[in-house]
Amino acid sequence: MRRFLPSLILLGVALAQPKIEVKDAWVREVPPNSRSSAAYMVIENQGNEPDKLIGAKSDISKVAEIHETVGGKMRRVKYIEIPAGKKVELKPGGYHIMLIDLKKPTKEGQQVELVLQFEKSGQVKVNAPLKKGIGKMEEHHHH
Ligand SMILES: [Cu+2]
Repeated sequence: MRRFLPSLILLGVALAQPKIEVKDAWVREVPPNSRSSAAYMVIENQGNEPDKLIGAKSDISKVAEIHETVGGKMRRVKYIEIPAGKKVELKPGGYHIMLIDLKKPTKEGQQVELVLQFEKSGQVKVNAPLKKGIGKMEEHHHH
């Protein structure tokens, strides 16, 4: 089995495939009585094939849906296309992952475990810190 490995690796490099990197993920801290929150991040595809974000899960909510805000209104979308060699930003006022039916209160500084489901790349796990959101989105604090 072992001697087949190098050739398998070479084959993998030669094939067209997406390569997904998730950066700057965060989840919005919401008041204790809120039922939902949202997760944001930058999804980069460093590969040479497009991929699609088709689903998500979080450890703080019963449901996680892929949403898009258009004209101030949110709607659910089936997927977000991540083109080859491109970045797609999930941010307030645009794409986001809606965390519905929160199982516990959100507290700034805590980590949320997200599992992102991609069509070709499979599951990608991300730890996203809870942050006080919006209004001051441009202020990125690095801890
Ligand atoms: Cu939403």
